[in-house]
Amino acid sequence: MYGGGYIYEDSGRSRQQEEQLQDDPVKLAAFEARIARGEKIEPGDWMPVEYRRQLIRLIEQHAHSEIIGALPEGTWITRAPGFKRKLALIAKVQDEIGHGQLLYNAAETLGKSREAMINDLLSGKSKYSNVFNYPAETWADVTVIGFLIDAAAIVNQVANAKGSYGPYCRALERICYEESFHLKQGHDAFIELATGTAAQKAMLQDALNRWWQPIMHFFGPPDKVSSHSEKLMQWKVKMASNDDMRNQFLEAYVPKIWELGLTLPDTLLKKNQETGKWEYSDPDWDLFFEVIKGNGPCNKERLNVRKWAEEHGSWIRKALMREEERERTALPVA
Ligand code: BYC
Repeated sequence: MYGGGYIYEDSGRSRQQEEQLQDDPVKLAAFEARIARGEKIEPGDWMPVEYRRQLIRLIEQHAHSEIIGALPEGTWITRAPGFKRKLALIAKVQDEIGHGQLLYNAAETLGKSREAMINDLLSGKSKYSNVFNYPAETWADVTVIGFLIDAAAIVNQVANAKGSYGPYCRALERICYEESFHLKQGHDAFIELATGTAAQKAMLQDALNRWWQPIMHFFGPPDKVSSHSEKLMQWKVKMASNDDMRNQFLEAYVPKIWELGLTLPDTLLKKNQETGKWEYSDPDWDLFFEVIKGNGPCNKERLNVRKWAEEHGSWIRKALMREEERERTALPVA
């Protein structure tokens, strides 16, 4: 989609990166003025080393989240209730992998190769979203993922699609179109369970209770401890702070959950009518940091599946890379 104009090996710095090691203050001022004017930064443009580094980190984590995020739902394709739900889930899982591709392409334009990104995912060096380290125990879990996790992702992506780095913004725009269909299918399945039999509603309530805290974590730590927000917001990579995005999500979705007669496992959750902000119990942030460090309930399982896929797919990657082994079949002459 974007071409790989800036693919360098991890082992050595490119000439361009060397040149940028000492960020030139004049260039930095011009760069920041462009961002302030709302211009997009494109791969060939001058950018500070730190802007490049932060974007690689964030886009790469986002790409990993898409491909790891396909796993909890993927295991439900064969068990989804009925043909239509199966079809929708197959399409959704396929879309998530496609989003991963778009995002890896966008990160590659900044100079990190796809192989290096995958290696960092598999070695645990690079993170992915906390929410995908929890099990999808029942069909209601898949429903909560499809409705609320996709909703949370859309809040984040719609905002950041208006950011400063062209390839990331264009990828996010396309992802948001597809995610809005995911959200509709998730919402439809959610309503079906919420308005179904007592057993269906109880199953949904149970899933909601288990997923609520990870969803609150999804937007990242509170602003006062978020290490990257200040710089990323200054450079318009993040277009709203973690707390603001969490608040936007609560504003849009809590009423929808409550109007279906469901509850949320937080007795302090309410909208403060004076400030217009939502108030809630602080989720367990120690748990969050443990999960993103690799110690959540499913971290090992998720990475093992990816390692298996990497190992078992290596033959086809090798075959595609070796010119002499590419098979060419001439088209029949009409
Ligand atoms: N999970 O300074 P902070 C999807 C880390 S997939 C894990 O606030 P930042 C879907 C953070 O990396 C869509 N780690 O960070 C797919 C940092 O650690 P490092 C997923 C997290 O970057 C399939 C540290 O905590 N969306 O929708 O300014 C099926 C300090 O945090 C998380 C994205 O990936 C987390 N939740 O802001 C269904 C969006 N939060 O790197 C659905 C792209 C924080 O210093 N990412 N950390 O070691 C972002 O927008 C930002 O990275 C975040 C965090 C808002 C998440």
